[in-house]
Amino acid sequence: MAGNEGLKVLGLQVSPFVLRVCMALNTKGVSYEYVEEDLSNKSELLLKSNPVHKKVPVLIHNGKPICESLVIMQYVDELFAGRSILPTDPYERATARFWAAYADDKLLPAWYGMVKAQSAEERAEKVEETLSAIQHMEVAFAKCSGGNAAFFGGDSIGYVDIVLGSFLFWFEAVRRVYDLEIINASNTPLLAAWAERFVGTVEAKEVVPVPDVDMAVQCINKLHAPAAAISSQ
Ligand SMILES: N[C@@H](CCC(=O)N[C@@H](CS)C(=O)NCC(=O)O)C(=O)O
Ligand SMILES: *[C@@H]1O[C@H](CO)[C@@H](O)[C@H](O)[C@H]1NC(C)=O
Ligand SMILES: *[C@@H]1O[C@H](CO)[C@@H](O)[C@H](O)[C@H]1NC(C)=O
Repeated sequence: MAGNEGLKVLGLQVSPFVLRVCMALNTKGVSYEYVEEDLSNKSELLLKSNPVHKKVPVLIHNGKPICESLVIMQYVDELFAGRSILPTDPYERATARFWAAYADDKLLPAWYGMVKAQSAEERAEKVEETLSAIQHMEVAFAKCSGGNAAFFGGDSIGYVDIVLGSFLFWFEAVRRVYDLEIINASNTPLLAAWAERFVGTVEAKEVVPVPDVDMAVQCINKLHAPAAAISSQ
């Protein structure tokens, strides 16, 4: 495909934000060079490409950097022909952007807050916030998909699918560490079935870097307050 010369992703294997950029590129069927960053020793290229946040992901297209995963996904969608990532209908586009922002602004801080909680009370509060946010997304899925589509995006994965789908390997890590299911068949039956379909898609399955649950578990164990100290309270 024309125009994809010099597509480079600066990333981190364990980052859901990086994963979504790579899955968006997969959706368009374009190939890219993936470069793993060491966040304790950021490369000159990363610092130069994202001087404001100094974070991954960065997409470098023909030498020009684009930052912030949601912005990059929209850039990729506009740049490449092929299946749309965002819906084409303006109202549906707005709705998809709303739910992507909700996932990042509410759902993510809730489960991340749970991981970083310093007391049992704080952890319980964040668990409740997480489960309440995922319920909203369950209802959103029912509405978005008209009750019978396979994905938020319809017959194939789109913007909200990729944004929420990028969290799934972290949800699995949360399940292993805390024995807490953020998505399951009894609490969120639609999302539980959706998640199974999502991880089975080529876009999600054949992605570089490969989402690594063990690595996410290690991250949680590094981040969280000693589990024993909290669970014994
Ligand atoms: N809102 C950003 C979040 C990106 C982000 O938090 N990246 C983390 C890795 S998961 C990072 O690069 N952190 C490096 C740092 O904070 O120094 C996006 O959507 O791209
Ligand atoms: C930091 O990264 C540079 C290359 O970008 C490398 O040469 C150097 O050895 C690294 N330093 C450490 C402490 O890992
Ligand atoms: C499903 O998840 C909810 C919330 O985490 C939990 O209360 C419930 O026990 C889980 N159900 C099953 C069958 O595991």
